[in-house]
Amino acid sequence: MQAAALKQAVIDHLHYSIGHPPVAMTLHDYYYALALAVRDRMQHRWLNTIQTNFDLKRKIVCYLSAEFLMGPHLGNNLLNLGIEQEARTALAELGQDLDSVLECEEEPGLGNGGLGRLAACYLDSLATLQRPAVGFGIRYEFGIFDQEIHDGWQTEITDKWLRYGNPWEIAKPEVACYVNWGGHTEHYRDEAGSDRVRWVPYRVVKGTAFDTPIQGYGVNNCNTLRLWSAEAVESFDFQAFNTGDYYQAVEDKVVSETVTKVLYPNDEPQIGKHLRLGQQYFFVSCSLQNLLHILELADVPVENFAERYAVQLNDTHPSIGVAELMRLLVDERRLGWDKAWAITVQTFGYTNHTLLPEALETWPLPMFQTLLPRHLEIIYEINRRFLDEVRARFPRDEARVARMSLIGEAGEKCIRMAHLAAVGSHAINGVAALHSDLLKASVLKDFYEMWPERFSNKTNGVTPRRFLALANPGLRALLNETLGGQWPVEVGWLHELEAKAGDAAFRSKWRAIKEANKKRLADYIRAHTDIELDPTWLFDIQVKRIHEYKRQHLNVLHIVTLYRRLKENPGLKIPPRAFIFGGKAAPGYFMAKRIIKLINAVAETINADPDVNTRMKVAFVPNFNVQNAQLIYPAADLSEQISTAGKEASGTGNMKFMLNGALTIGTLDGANVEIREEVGAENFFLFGLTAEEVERIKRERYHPTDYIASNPELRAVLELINSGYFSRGDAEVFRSVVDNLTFSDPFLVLADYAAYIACQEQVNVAWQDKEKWTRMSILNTACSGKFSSDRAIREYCDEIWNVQPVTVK
Ligand code: GL7
Repeated sequence: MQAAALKQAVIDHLHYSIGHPPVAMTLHDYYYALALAVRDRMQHRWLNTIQTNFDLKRKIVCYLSAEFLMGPHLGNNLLNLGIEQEARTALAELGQDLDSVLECEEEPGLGNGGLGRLAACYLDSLATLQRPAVGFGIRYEFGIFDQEIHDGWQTEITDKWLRYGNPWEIAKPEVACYVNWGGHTEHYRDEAGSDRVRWVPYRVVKGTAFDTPIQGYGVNNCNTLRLWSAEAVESFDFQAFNTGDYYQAVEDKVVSETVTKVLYPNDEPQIGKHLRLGQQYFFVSCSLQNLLHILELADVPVENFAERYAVQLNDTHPSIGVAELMRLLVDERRLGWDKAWAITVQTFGYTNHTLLPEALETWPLPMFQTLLPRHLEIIYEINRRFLDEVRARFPRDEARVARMSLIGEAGEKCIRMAHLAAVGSHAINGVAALHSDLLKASVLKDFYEMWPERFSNKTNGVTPRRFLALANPGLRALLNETLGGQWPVEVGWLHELEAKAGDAAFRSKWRAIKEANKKRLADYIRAHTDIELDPTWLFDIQVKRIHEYKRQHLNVLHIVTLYRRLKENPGLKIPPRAFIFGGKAAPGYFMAKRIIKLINAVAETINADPDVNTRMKVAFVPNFNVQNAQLIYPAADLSEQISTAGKEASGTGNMKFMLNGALTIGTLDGANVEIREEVGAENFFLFGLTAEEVERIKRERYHPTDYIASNPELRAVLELINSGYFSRGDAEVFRSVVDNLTFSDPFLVLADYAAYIACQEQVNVAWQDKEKWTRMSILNTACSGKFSSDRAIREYCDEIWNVQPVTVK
């Protein structure tokens, strides 16, 4: 019945919405028609959800994030609606294959990596757990670039994801906000004799909303992702037009639209660009204005703002919201400062996602003042009152006052956005236990001493719907058969697999699924790189953004070590391995781009060398994104989580691998610590320095050359890379990488090298016992329940947001 109706809906959309005659019909048309038909099936729930939330006047989560890395929608929506089979049948009757149609979707890559994908997982869990929620962000016209590899180097291609339209969004041109830029402020006295401020902007940009439905799994709740797009208030400056300056007339339109043109492709380090601050302010102002407007519609007094909205700051990117809400309440709604401040602090929560000093956002004061003159005044006033409080609590401690100030005065004056977020939020959290502890001991130490009750940990999580049920249909079927169909929302049930780990027949089914997934990935890799991988080999995978702290080069040092050993000792008994990499480098990150080149150069040499290529191969999967991630995680035997301890705040890829039964080789960093706790030390390959040891070594001055001098194998590996052996005799290409490791090595690659190599030998031993390995693999999935984003979202709802479930009819 459903299938027949769906088929008819697809036919109708092909005819009425797409309008190609049969002769011109493409596979993409079928994708688009099915997407529209599926969206129609969510429409009723979507409107019911909004109406119910409005009628019941319940508190709503507002998740403010500059990034939402949603990934393809179609497969996920079919899964969450429970109509995948029906869609398959409907398409088959139209002579089409669902899997080929799914591949047509251009994924919305509106994020860089973990932080943006976390926001997407949280939206899935919020809807599934029936919590009223809206994700607010930016509708970038160009998302994260597409990566191509040419001669081993990364090249960046503009991501024109909207090229063929976007069937998931509904434009809401009537939901419009006006956002001021630049200009100056005027202080005056109003009719009642109160001091007021008027902001006279230089430019006004208009933001309009584009809404995408976020369907919960197995429930009627369908939440909203609201992305703002910028446009000019007037398409033409008529005055300029009348004087004949056509170019001047169009300029304002171009400048305004630039605001939401492109996502900044930088992962951790901040880019102190005017336009980036503009993007942040733009989407935050639109979102907060929108919340105030809805409150008005509902006839709720503005004083109740914090009872109706819990606004979460996903890192400091939206933290200008603290000053903007104050401006809206004090300047525009004429609330007194104290009242407005109480509302603001009650409203906001702040999640910190990194301790890397180069990633902590600050804005040069002159730039800030040019763009946001009124906000600078507000920040000064917040700071004045805040520092009085600090002085009262810690008398005669001016060093502390300087450290905590919202204004950095060392060197060029700047606004410290993490401080603004911390002062303006009633709750502050890190994203893994270790990270939250380090946060309290380092970057926010003073704030912790001031307000210990504001701090907590919320370990990240990932959605088991997309990253297990959707990505791994083979395992989904086995879990359904073994545990019943509730496991995607009751992940605690996965623990029942522990008993199954002892069952040989079950283990053999488990292995067959893994091998089929590896074959599926090998097919994909062959199609995209011409590299042929054997699915019976150990698949050792590291996929994530390329960054020195994530240490892809440590992985390469292991590969070259093995290569040398095999060349010197052809009879060496080691189990064959496929080393698989994927990830994008920020376009301006010199070292990360060299590391990609190094991986590809080593791959080219090894894959072509008949002395070794029956026992090891290396592949770099181009353009790592959510879509191919869904093929990659289920195919892994070994998950590489080898960051320098203390540097990876949490990691979420580590969780996606674990969920799919990969074993982890990793350091005691981020959520690895908790993964190891859950699965047990005997089922985790641990190596390397602890965060504390890393700090101590750095304090006592680190000499990478000591490690080279005392380890001839390490020296030989570095020399081989430096000699041009992997780069057709060119001894220049990798000099910078080798020199950096030799003379500086900021992430202690060489200090962890020997331990890593030894640990990889343990992996080889374990892999050779197939039954034991399978048992460990099953236990990883069995113990992964903690890392469901449902657990994380329940904690946020209960402990920070105070938001209850709402049943939607
Ligand atoms: C990150 C962290 O680096 C990563 O460890 C974490 O899992 C993620 C989500 O909390 O946030 N912080 C950050 O700035 N980016 C991340 O991925 C880009």
